[in-house]
Amino acid sequence: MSKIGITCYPTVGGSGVLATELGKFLAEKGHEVHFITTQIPFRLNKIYPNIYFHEVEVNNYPVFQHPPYDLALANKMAEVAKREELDLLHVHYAMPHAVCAILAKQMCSELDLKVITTLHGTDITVLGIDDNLKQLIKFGIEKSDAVTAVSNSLVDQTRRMLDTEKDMHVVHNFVDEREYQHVDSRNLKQQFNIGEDEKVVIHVSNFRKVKRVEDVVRSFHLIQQEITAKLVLVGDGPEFNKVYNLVEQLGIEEKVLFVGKQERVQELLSIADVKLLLSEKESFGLVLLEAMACGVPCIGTDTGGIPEVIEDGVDGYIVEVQDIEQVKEKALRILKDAQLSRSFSENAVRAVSEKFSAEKIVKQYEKLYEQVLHSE
Ligand code: GMT
Repeated sequence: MSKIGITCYPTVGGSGVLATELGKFLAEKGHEVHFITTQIPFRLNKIYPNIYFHEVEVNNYPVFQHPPYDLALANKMAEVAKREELDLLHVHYAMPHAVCAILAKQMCSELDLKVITTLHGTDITVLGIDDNLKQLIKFGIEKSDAVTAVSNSLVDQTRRMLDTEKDMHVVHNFVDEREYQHVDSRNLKQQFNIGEDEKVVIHVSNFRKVKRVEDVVRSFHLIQQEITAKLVLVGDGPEFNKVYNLVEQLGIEEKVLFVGKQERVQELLSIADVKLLLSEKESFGLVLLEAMACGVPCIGTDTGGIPEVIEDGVDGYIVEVQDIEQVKEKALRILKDAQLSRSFSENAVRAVSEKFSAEKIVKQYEKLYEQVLHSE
């Protein structure tokens, strides 16, 4: 059993969710897990034996123009690694976590501390094109003892954007099927004033520009002209007001429910008939897995890792980015054909358990840890 330090962004976001769930599963399997983060990760919502939390405190002294998060993190990583005799640091998100981990490793040269970096997407697709950060991200990746990425697409993109030959392992994201499964939440339909036979289209995101939530609304506008339906929008973020205004402009306020950030998304997913993720960039789309585990057929765009998650025509559909006519057409196929919908739903649940189960994916990480720990 290993002693593992995990660093991630602990607030809401796919990378933080994945890192926390991984830590929980590793602890269940007997590893000792030390979260080294600025806050208790939000999914770490109860006491788990062999999970420890070490808070990174970032003090803002008047001499600093910017609080030095990265240096405080590196210092905390080194301090925890030495005291707890960690075997490895597994950092999620290259920037700045990989670089901090390399610095921490150098600070505790008496240990044979290994560094594993998992790339999640925006660390490469957004920050990787920033010339102020590019060389540092490349350094963090190349100096890591092992690098994983959440999709094949992200590996290709990283190679291209950073011009690196570094070996990168694809370890897809996973979902905890004990948490994400269909639950009987029909009462929610009543509470939200959704008719029993009314169809439910759902979208879950952080409302960032890349998610193209306006396309979701425009597609729904077309869908509801042909079928009685409601759109449930889960989440909040920078594009919220624009999306809200568009809903008003299209005159569909009565049919769109903005439910904000939610903890028990599986209850909302369980009343949904189709899920839309129409992003222009998406290295994986963890929210798709969560929906699929609850038996919801998904429609996603042909971008990044989405086609590695949705099998087109088997458990959902893949459409071109921006093509709202295609979204309408594919969504109506699912919404109007009960047999097709049932078969997509069953295939989605099966795909999750065959390809993206926690059991399967956590083993891949453990295998990688073993390889790294036994390498020179
Ligand atoms: O999608 C976001 O805005 C959040 C971001 C993150 O860093 O948490 O998500 C990224 O990592 C997730 C977990 O691996 C992936 O499922 C998301 O696809 C990825 N987001 C993007 O690539 C835009």
